[in-house]
Amino acid sequence: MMRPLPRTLDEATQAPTDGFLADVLEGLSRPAKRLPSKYFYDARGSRLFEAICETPEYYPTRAEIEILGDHAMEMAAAVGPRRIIVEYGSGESIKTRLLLDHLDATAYVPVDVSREPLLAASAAIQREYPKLKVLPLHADFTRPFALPAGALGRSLVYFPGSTIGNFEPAEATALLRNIARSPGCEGALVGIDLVKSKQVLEAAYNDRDMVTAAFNLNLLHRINSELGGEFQPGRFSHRAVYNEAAARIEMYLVSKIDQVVGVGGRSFSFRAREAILTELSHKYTLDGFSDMSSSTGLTLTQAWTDDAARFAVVHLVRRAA
Ligand code: AVJ
Repeated sequence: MMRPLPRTLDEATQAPTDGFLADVLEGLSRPAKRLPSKYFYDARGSRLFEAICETPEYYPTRAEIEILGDHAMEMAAAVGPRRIIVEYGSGESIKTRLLLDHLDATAYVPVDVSREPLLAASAAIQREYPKLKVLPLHADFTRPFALPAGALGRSLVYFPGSTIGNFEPAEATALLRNIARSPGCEGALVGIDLVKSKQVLEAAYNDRDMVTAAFNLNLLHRINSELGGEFQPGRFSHRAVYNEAAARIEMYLVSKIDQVVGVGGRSFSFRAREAILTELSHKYTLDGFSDMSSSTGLTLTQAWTDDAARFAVVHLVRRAA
């Protein structure tokens, strides 16, 4: 049975967290335990992510802002006029404003799984851009969704922050294919983090103030408060390592001791040093990302990088099928 497509904010309201318990139970039942990264972003998790972006080690946000500051005009020219901007995983970003200041947008549709931050960010954007039609959509962009009724016309997907890096190559490909096939969509601007030294990458995910550790551990707090989990977060530690062969950061919560934890009426045992995979963050080369996009019906036509070439914003254009 297919789940009905969310059409409006209200219909979409229940969709994103429906699967939280099921996903947690499933992920903790695997021989190699894992938890999906999309659940990081409750209100506290979203705040912690904003704090990560302020740490000296976490360069991607600053690099992407530099790119938009320097090239938003060229991006607007490449994208074309009168576009509905559909932003995936909106957060509360300054990047959106840099883009909206230059693009000729008829409507702005931020799509996010985290309801409160989505509504707060949308209200702020609406205040700052009173003439823009702001239509927040509380939905999970990894599943097919319909645009709100007020958003008819040619659209551009804006997918910043290298969030696409959180998906395994097969999932990222499927996501790009959904973008290529969605009605009215002419293309996308996607932020991607680029391959670089292990030292710089690992520092970015192991900041000195341990904000990233708090962000990672917040997942356990969230399982406790929303699903009645019985985790003692102090019994887990944060680990982030760069896997060079797979070109990705892997983030884990590592059990400090042998322990058994109850969640949703079930119990899960953890051995000392056993790790739960909580996030993958893929790093790309422009050629690699171009090849992946190409297989989905999108052509990479332009790429902008920061001066240090740490990060890129790429323009993907839908090919005639
Ligand atoms: C928001 C998904 C891009 O993968 O770098 C930051 C999330 N995790 N520090 C990333 C994150 C740990 C971030 N993205």
